[in-house]
Amino acid sequence: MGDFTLVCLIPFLHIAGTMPLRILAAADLHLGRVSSGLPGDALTLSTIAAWDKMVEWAITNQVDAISLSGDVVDKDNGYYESTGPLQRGFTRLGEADIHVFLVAGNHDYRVLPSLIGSQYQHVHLLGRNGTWEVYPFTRKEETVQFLGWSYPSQYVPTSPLPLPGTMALDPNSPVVGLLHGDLENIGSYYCPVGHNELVGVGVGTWILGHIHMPGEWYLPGTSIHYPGSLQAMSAKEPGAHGFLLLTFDKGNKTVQKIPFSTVRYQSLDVDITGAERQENVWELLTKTIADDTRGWLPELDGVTHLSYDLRLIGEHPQEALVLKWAGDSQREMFVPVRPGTNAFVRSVRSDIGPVVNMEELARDPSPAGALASMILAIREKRSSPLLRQLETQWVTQQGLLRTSGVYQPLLETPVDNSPDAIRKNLLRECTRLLNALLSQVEKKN
Ligand SMILES: [Mn+2]
Repeated sequence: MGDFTLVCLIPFLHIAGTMPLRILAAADLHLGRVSSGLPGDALTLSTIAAWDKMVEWAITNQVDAISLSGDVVDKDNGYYESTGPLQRGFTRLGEADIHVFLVAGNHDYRVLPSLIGSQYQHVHLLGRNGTWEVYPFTRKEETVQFLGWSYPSQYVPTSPLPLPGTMALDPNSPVVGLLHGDLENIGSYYCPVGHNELVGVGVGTWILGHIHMPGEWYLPGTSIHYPGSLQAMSAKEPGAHGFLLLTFDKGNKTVQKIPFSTVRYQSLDVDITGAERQENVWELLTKTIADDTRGWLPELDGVTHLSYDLRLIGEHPQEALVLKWAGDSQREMFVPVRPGTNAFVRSVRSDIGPVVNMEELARDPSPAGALASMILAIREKRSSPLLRQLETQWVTQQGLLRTSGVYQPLLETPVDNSPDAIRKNLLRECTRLLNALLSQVEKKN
């Protein structure tokens, strides 16, 4: 009889032993904010609605824990309206036996400790007062050690690493490090840390907050992740937004991205060359948007609002008129992308060039000729001595702006200094200058 019981138990033990431990990892909820620049029902586009929906997802999908890497509550909008929803969510998660591990960031360093206090057994605010804290969490025969550090004040100009020598991490079970920090941004007031500081300290997985764009780095023995803001909140946060699902299963770790935001911001170039009437321009806008979305339709699950910032390019003799025609789409155009998802135009700007023979103009030894040859070089992805000089100056000037102490507290989002972004900016400035020059010449004539 004893043997029989044992035999019956073996399959269950086996199942229990292979059940992975699953963690929903999110950051930068900024409860209290609403995705900006969008038409329609603001309530479905709020970060509080995203939090409610995420709690629901965690319960339905039976995760074991949720981690939040700071800026859960928004400093400017969140204190009053988010207290209720946050506590309601914590209570529901507690009833489902889901634990919450979180650290405070620059927005909620003050409000989180008082909001959480000690009333919840299952909610763990780690690293109060700027000290490192570890919490071993065991489920389904798996143990994960949550490590965290919380902002003690609004500005943190120095790195909180290395970990203190007294920090006792068990090398036999994985460590998930939670930190609200500014990766590779020396001089930042928001907890600057380097990749090298996060490697080789016994933490296999870092889940960072603060940067709203998702990002990940796989380094020897360590992976570093920014889940990014749960809900895309402005056009400065383009692309898919959501959370990560971490799975720990007998020494194996997987990290999966789950798109979750109801809003997605995109930017797009539309070539209007040859468009003669408003209908032509609108047809081009609709078609370019539809073509653009085709590549990532599967990522649009749950996205209700697809917001586009359009840049008109190409050549046209009547730039102002075309810009006005396209601009009308901001209020009136909705492009149905798939059931439940509509695209619309949030903004339109113009880099339309004049109708000139660029090749011919580029040979002209005048300022207009120099601009034309630069525009050609950028369009054809070539380089030139003048272009290289301007690219270097662009980076230097941006750097001066960023390191100037006066601007520091304002610069929370990093400037895009990729070669592509620099060239886009230079193309815009060159085209604008050339347009101005050529219109002066026309007036003189
Ligand atoms: Mn932050």
